[in-house]
Amino acid sequence: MEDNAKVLILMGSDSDLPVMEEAAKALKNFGIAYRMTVASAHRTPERAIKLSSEARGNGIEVIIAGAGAAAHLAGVLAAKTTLPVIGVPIDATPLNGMDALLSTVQMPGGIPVASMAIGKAGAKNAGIFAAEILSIKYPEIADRLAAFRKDMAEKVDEKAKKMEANC
Ligand code: RP5
Repeated sequence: MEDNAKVLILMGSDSDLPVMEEAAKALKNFGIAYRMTVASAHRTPERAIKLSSEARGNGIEVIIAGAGAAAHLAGVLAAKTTLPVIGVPIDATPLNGMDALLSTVQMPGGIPVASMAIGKAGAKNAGIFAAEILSIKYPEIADRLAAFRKDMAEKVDEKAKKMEANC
C-alpha cells in the first residue's frame, strides 16, 4: 500500500487478483500510486462501505472495482462515494462474465459506474481510464498518456511494415 495512493483498487475476492493485476500494472506504467485490497459487497459489506465512504478523505481520487458473478461491488461502492467508480466485470462463473457485465453496467439512473470490458482487457483499460481521469488534474499524467499512445501507434506501424515487407 502506498501512502500517497490516488487510486483504490478493490476486488470481491483474492481469486480476482490475476485479472485485477492488469489494472495495477497500467497504473504503475503511468507512475500512479495505488492501494489494492479485497472487499466483498456480500461477504464483508461493512468493509466495502467503509473503504468507499472514507476514500475521498484519504486522498483517493478514483476507485476501480472488480468482481465476478452478481458483481454488485462497484455499485455498492458508488452508492457511498461521489468519486468516479470504474467497474471491471470478471469471468468467474459458468456464465463467462456475462452475469458480472450486466450487474456492473446496468446501474439504475443516479448512481453511475463506468463499466469496462470483461476480464483482463477490462482491468487494463480500467487502469488507463483512471489515468485519463487523473490527467485532467495532473499534466505529467497527460504527458505519459500521450507517450503511451505514440508508442502503441509506432509498434503497429513497425508490424505493418514488417508484414508488407514479407508479402
Ligand atoms: C465474487 O465471486 C468475487 O468477485 C469473485 O469473482 C467470485 C468468486 O469468489 P470466490 O468464491 O473465488 O472467493 O464475489
